[in-house]
Amino acid sequence: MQLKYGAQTTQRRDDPTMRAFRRDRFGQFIHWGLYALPAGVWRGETYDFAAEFLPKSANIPDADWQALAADFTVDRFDAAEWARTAKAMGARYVTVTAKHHDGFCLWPSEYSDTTVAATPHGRDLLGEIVAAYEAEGIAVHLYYSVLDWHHPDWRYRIESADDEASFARFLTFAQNQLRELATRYPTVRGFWFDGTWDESVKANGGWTLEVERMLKELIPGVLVNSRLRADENGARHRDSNGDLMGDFFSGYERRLPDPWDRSMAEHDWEACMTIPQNSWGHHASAAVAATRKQPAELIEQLAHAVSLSGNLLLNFGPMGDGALPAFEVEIAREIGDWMRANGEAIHGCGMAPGWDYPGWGYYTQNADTGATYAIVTRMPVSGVIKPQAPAGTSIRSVRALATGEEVEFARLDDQTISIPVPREARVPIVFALEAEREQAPAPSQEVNPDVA
Ligand code: H79
Repeated sequence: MQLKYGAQTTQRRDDPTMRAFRRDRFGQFIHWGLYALPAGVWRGETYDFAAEFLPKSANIPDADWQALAADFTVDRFDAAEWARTAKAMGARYVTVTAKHHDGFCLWPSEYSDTTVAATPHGRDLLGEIVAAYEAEGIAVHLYYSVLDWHHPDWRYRIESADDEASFARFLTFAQNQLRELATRYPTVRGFWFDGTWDESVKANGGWTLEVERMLKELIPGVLVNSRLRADENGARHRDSNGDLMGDFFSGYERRLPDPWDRSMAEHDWEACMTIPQNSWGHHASAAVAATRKQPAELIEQLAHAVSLSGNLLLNFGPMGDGALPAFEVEIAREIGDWMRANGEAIHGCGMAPGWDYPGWGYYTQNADTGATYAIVTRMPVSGVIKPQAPAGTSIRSVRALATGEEVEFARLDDQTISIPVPREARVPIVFALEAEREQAPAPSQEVNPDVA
């Protein structure tokens, strides 16, 4: 089907910006805005739904919500500290909420009356974040919600000529803001769109394409996620022919594809993940805190994404005063410790062709070096893992990535070996496997019968 607003190409991008994004594999998501101040609590009542949805959960009038800007004094905000934390965690890029659904802008937008300009300090917080992360060598992407609960011209659907006129003004407003962002922050590497699922946006596929084109004209090579895009039939992410719109698929939110779904490697993609079960903004509720994932689980999700040639964008919700919550600092430190020892199995890696999903964890491979990694996230009851190399190849050597030490293994057949895994492994242990395409020696007779 010939489409006007569908995918502009069926080729994957393979330019330096896209290759860098693909190599990075691990990004930090930042949700920071007015919602960080009440943190899910309004007039003494705690609302356990996502903190950034509090205006909806507690039915708060917009004027009361926007008045929070007076309290957004950010006394403990230090963008350099955030950037150092992200860097030490092993994140290679950051995606930061320039504007979330509530309409509040982290930059002094000339098109909006609810921005950092309405705070006591009037600082360009977004500009400080961009500069601080880039100073650490971390690429910056800007999150922008098209859905806007504050703007009077926002419509969920178009039901009248008035709606049509309002929404046309709204789209001009959003496009002006996006031009403003790309002009003020021309060093950013990507735009991450959200809030595009309503009928009103789906009826304006042409606008989504126009915005993508405008941003790429203003910032050559800039990345745009699939969530922005709709075609003329209202198909989102993928057009009516099934072709991916935008540069990478961004539909996996707080979930991951099936680990055996190898079709995922056919396009670029990124999943985004919260630490609690469901809140992107900082949440004060103990019930929300009780759902926090452990570092080992988050590392597992990162390995899972990379094993299918995807990226993981792990969310942080700084507090209203600008400080990172202590639990997030601790999680970042623990992931960072693991990444310093094992990041070689993540950065620059993707799916290991021919290595089938093993159940006890994930394989990743660095296409440049050919090195294959076995990331063990679920210890088998037997205490051993049995990596199986692709047909026609056999594993020659095994090294524990964290220590660099050679690991003894038993050969089960041409393709398959057995490796004992130390019981004390608390976080995912990684083995670097060297496989060669040649005839293996006859199977060893020294196989532990307990292991079959
Ligand atoms: O910014 C974070 C969340 O605040 C935001 N996206 C992440 C990155 C978010 N906004 N809304 N939601 C998440 C959940 C919304 C889900 C729904 Fe729908 C929108 C339910 C109905 C409309 C999308 C479209 C899911 C089902 C249909």
